[in-house]
Parts: sequence; C-alpha cells; structure tokens
Amino acid sequence: MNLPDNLCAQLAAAVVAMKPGRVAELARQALAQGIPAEEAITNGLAAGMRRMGERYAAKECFVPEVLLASKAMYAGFDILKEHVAEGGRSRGKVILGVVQGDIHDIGKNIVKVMVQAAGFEVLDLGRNVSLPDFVKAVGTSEAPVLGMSSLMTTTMPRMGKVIEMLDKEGLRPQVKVIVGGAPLTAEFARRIGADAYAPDAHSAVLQVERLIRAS
Ligand code: B1M
Repeated sequence: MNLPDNLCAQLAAAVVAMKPGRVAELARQALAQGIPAEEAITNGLAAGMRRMGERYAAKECFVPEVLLASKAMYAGFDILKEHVAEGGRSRGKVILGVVQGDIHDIGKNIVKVMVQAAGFEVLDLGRNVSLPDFVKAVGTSEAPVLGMSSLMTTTMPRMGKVIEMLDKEGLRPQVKVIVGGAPLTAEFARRIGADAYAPDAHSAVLQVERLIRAS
C-alpha cells in the first residue's frame, strides 16, 4: 500500500465524515510523514470537498452537512497552508475574487494559497465581489493578472461582464484575465474573452506563470 496516497484518501474521507478533529490530526500526520502540504490539500482536502459536492448533487446530503464538511476542511487547511513552501521574492501581483452573487470561496482560497506559494503577491477581494470593485482593483493596483472564480451557472456570466467593463474603461490591455470554478470550461473562458482557464489550483499556478511571462 502506498502510505502517502492512503493518508490523502483518509484526509478526504475525514472531510466527507465532517470530522474537524480527525482532519486536523491527519493533516499533522501528513506533515510529520513529509507529505508536501500542497499534495495533502489537493489530493486530501479538495478531493473530500469534491466528493461532498457529488453527494450533495445526488441528494445524499444537504446544506448543513456541506457546511460541516467545509468546517472540517478548514481545520486541515489552516494547519497545512502554513507549510506550503514559500516562493520567496514577489514575482508579481495577482488580484483574486469570487464574482457578485456567489459566496463559494473554498476553491478560491485554495488557489490563493497555491499562487502565493509560487511566489506571487495576492490581492484577495474576497467573495461576492461587485463587478465595479473588480474594475476598480485593476485600475488602482496595476496588477498584471486578474483571477475570477465562480461556482454557479447563474454567476459565471458576470465574469464576461467584468471583461467588457475593463474594455470600456480602457484597462483591458494592462491586465490578463484568468477564470476558474467547477462549472467553467476552457471553451466558456475563450468565449467571454478571458486569457486563461484553470480547472484546479495547480493549473491555476501554471497559467498565472504563463500570463505573467506574457505580460
Ligand atoms: Co453551494 N452550490 N450553494 N454551497 N455548493 C454548488 C456550487 C452547486 C453546484 C451544488 C449543486 O446544486 N449540485 C450549486 C450551484 C448550481 C448552479 O450552478 N446554478 C450550489 C447552490 C445552488 C448553492 C446555493 C444557492 C444553495 C441554496 O442556498 N439553495 C447557495 C448559494 C449561495 C450563493 O453563493 N449565493 C449555496 C451555498 C453553499 C454553502 C454555503 C453551503 C457552501 C459554500 C461554502 C463556502 O464556499 N464558503 C456550498 C458548497 C460547499 C457547494 C459545493 C457542494 C462544493 C463547492 C466546493 O467547495 N468545492 C458545490 C457542488 C460542486 O461544486 N459540485 C455547490 C470544493 C473546491 C475545492 O472546489 O470550488 O471547484 P472548487 O475549486 C477548485 C476548482 O474549481 C478551481 O480550483 C479549485 C481548487 O482545486 N478553481 C479555480 C476555483 N476557482 C478558481 C479560480 C481560478 C482557477 C481555478 O482562477 C482565478
């Protein structure tokens, strides 16, 4: 049996079981065994939340259980995020936020930690961010990359609206836009005029690196 994989599977199972104490204990065990924090977050915590999403979609659980699972997820995340390898000197600034009407920020918070770990400075606007606030942040921060997250089919079109607003304000040439979130696809990102799409936190880092190189 591959022990690190097994520990990640146990972490995912403890998230699904909604057990914060067990998640915290397993997170510490993972670190003690030398499993990289990034791996425990991606293959353990995020995998557990993905599984919870499938259970919710199949009506095997309901909102209170999902909330308890996310509480358990954060019990591990708070421990592991302190151990994500630091990237050293800032390689550039990235604005991140979840679009207006959407409060799903677990994925965005994971992306944030991974992007910071890769050495980028993150200006985190939080969740339910109004469209003008994204535009204002681009104008005032002069960050070369804007990242938007959305978890709902009802809120994802707002990413396209932000891009249109950036265009209208003459700010589009100065910023590359990356989008992500479970319901998105590369095709959707292309259609709304984004410069990049990432299906997970690891590819988000690779895409941000590519965008910064191109800016
Ligand atoms: Co809600 N929810 N939820 N929810 N929730 C979904 C999204 C849903 C698909 C569930 C379902 O019906 N099957 C559904 C949306 C349907 C649709 O699309 N229209 C839904 C709904 C309907 C709702 C409510 C409306 C429910 C209600 O009140 N009736 C309500 C909405 C409130 C609002 O936003 N206005 C609601 C509430 C909640 C909770 C509060 C209970 C909780 C959120 C807690 C929080 O985030 N603080 C919650 C949760 C947890 C979920 C599910 C179950 C799980 C989401 C999650 O955390 N995934 C979700 C089901 C699902 O997604 N299948 C669901 C784990 C996370 C690690 O993955 O966020 O995908 P994810 O992030 C990944 C990648 O997508 C990517 O990297 C991340 C890490 O690998 N990524 C990026 C994300 N952002 C990125 C940005 C990037 C790049 C990559 O670049 C910038």
